[in-house]
Amino acid sequence: MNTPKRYTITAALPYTNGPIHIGHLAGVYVPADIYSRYLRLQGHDVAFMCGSDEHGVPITLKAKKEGVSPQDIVDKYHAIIKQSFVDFGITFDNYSRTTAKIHHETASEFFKTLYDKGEFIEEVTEQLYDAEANQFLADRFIIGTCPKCGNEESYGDQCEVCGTSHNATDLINPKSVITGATPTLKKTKHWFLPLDKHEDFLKEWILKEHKKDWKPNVYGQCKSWIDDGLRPRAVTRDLDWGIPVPVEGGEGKVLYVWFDAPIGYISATKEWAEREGKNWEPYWKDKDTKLVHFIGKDNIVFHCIIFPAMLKAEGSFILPDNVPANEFLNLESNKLSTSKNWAVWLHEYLQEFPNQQDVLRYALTANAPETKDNDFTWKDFQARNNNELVAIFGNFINRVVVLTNKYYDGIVPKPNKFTEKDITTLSLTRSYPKKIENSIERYRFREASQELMNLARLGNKYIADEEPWKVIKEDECRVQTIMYIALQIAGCLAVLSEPFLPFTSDKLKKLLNIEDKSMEGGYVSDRYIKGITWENLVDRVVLDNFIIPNHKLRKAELLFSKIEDSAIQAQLDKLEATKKINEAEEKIVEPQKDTITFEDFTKLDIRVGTIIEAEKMPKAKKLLVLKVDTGIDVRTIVSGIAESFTADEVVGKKVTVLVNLAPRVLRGVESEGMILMTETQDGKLVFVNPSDANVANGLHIS
Ligand code: B3M
Ligand code: ZN
Repeated sequence: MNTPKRYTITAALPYTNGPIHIGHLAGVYVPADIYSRYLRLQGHDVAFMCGSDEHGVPITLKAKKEGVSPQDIVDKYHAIIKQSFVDFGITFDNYSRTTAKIHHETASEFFKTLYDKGEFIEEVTEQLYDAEANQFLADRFIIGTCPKCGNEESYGDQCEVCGTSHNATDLINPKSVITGATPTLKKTKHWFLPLDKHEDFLKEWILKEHKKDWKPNVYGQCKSWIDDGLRPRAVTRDLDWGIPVPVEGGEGKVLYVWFDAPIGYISATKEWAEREGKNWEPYWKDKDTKLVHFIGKDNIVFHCIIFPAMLKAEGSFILPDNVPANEFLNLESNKLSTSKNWAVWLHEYLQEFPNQQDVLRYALTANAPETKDNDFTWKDFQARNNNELVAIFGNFINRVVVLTNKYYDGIVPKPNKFTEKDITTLSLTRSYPKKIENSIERYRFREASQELMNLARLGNKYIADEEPWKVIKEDECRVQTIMYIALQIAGCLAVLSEPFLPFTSDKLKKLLNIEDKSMEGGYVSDRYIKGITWENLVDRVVLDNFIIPNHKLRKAELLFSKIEDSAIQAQLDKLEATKKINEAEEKIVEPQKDTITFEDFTKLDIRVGTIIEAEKMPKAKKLLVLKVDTGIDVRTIVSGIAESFTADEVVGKKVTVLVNLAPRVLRGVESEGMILMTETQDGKLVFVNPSDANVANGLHIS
């Protein structure tokens, strides 16, 4: 028997600036829910916590855009998001919100504790300021080029391309999101968390202790962050939406959203404990509690470096045991995007596929972006449903229930002599709880979902091979045994599918008449489903004590139904229409710039050149380092074309080069000139080039 343990499971708090889509579900909430449901079935004490992240610039921006107050925005989306979680069977023990009083109190208190302990540095520094809008530009109020990877649309606090978290003043070419203006610098006082002070502890704790058990993508990001050297990070902001800085000199300032948001996990636990008459503290302070954060990869540094440093500085909290972050999910080969409406919104999905939550849960789990970014396609979704859920799982259950009703009026038959195949099938069946458990314990939910399907496959094949519908004509005794064995598999599927397919599991338990509720009366004996856990399930199957003879099933009902091509086509058409709208918006041609004189033009020295060598700039997504024969010399040019071309592709290409551009150092390499490019509608770069290979290098373009 497993010793019951205490678990605190958290799922990233979604920003309440829009509804949630399949990317959120696949990356965070479905895996977190599978894990929590599984732990509960194992008999553990689980606190599964989440809530709405209602502070921060994304909310303020959305409010500005819609001409309403931030509170209006968070109220609206908190309700929509919360409902989506209920609809998809995400079993949070509490879904709170960071505008709740208890959260404001908890976060303020946390800040004050660190302040009193002298854990902050208080400093007046120059921060980016938009003089036109008359406000400081923090976080998402600012975009610019990421100093690490060259992404030109990095936010002030974080680059979504490379995942780096930085200070707004680190951005190259910063621009105000509010007015488009280039910001100026203005002095202001803030409190900084000196991450450098925690470097030794973080090195020891992550790089040594968790080298083996954290996912490579998570460990890798942490290592690169630590290797780059940790610096103090401002944890306050000059904004008016957020939790007021609760110390002297903090007037008009609020806590940085990433300071308060993770504390939201703690406040959610407190709120829940209060409601349930429990003590919240062991869930956060008892060293035997296992704390696990489910997040997407863009949240890694906050959960693995900054929040642990905060918890450590506070002193009385436990640290996460694991942070199984997922990579990103794309949709039909393109990045999911709220602003471009490139998404499958959960509330819309349910209108179009009513009661088919499990199909989406399954498709997203079977194709989860666990180790790399993955693509959601409607074709795959249809195939997962039609070829797996319908053809294997559903078909097997339907045969079992229909035939038991047909042959035995729904009463489980008594088995006769087992054949060798029966014994093997039963023993294989018994191996599944452990198999699925092994995958889940290692956070491999994809693999776990496939093991579940393999169990259904085993049942489906068993019944197809044994052909009870034929055997019934000559050997009724044999059919009793076949049906009995098939029913044991069906029973196991009912229990083991619960974390993955909770709605189906409920339906199936109902069909098999083993749901908890039926305990209250009727034919189900006390020994039945009551108290069934993951572990004793095996014991019961071993002891032939699960779906026992004489137990009566209910009438058959289909668990899944086929999804037709037309339904899939409708979804693809919808995306195609979105694409057209986006393209039309992008086609707005930039206005002509101010006229220049001929003299201005002649200042540009543009030549024909040939790329003779090319290599990728390490750790930079966009950059290639080129050697270009300009006819004058062979020189190095760093070009941001790596997302459109591989190094091999460009070697030998004739190109047009602006040769007298002042040299510039990019990631430590001096670039002497610029290759002229243009960008197509779909964002691909193409060379502005003299295509004739005979054109000599060094010729003027005029
Ligand atoms: N709201 C970021 C996001 O939604 C942020 C997560 C907070 S978790 C403490 O991607
Ligand atoms: Zn970056």
